[in-house]
Amino acid sequence: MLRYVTTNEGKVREAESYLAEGSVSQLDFDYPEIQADELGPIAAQGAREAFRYAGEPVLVDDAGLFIDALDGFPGPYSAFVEDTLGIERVAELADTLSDTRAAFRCTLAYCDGGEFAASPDPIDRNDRGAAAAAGPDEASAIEGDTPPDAADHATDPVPVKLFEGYVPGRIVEPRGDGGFGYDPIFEHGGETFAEMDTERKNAVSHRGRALEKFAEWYADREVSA
Ligand code: ITT
Repeated sequence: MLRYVTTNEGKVREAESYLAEGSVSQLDFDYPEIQADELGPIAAQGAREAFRYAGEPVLVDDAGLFIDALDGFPGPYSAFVEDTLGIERVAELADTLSDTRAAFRCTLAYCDGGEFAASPDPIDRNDRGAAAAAGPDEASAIEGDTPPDAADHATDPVPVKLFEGYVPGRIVEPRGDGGFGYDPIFEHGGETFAEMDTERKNAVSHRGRALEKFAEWYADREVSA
């Protein structure tokens, strides 16, 4: 059974349409989030922690809102900003900017304790370092693309595979009562995500795009497992 690791039921609702009924269940596990500028390393480390905790295949979902004119803020700090400032204040702040463009990003990190063929995309950049540490076959697939922080992860070779999704939009005054989190202030194609039902949000959203990639890859992994 695949465990979808999140404390957020809104995410689980969205994920359910991509994964066969009965094949996934929520793991309400609040993994310790490392400090990082990008979602990938946070999700990857979370997946390793969650796998150690659950001992079953896990999928961690880390997402955030990136406002262009604020150099991507709040990005990886989106949960903290939602809890402290609140989404209305974020909308007010964006209203003072001449450019209100923003994007949602979602990174899914999968770990089942097994190996994956290293591939340039999607794979956790940190895992390229781990793959290099694991042996020459894996290392050959990474062709010197080892990140500066690879050494930190070389002792932690549990492979993690990443799947990323992105959706552009802009920040507006809150509208709509569906969805969760920043959905009421994120407009895409003339509607906020909170004005869309789950199916319509999934069709365009960061999470929908990442889940689509994951589901396709996972179907093959399940078959070959
Ligand atoms: P978990 O870490 O337990 O999964 P979380 O809600 O804290 O739950 P994230 O750290 O990924 O999840 O989310 C960062 C913030 O972005 C948080 O405030 C979410 O409410 C918000 N968020 C994530 N996905 C979103 C989406 O699809 N629509 C609106 N807001 C979203």
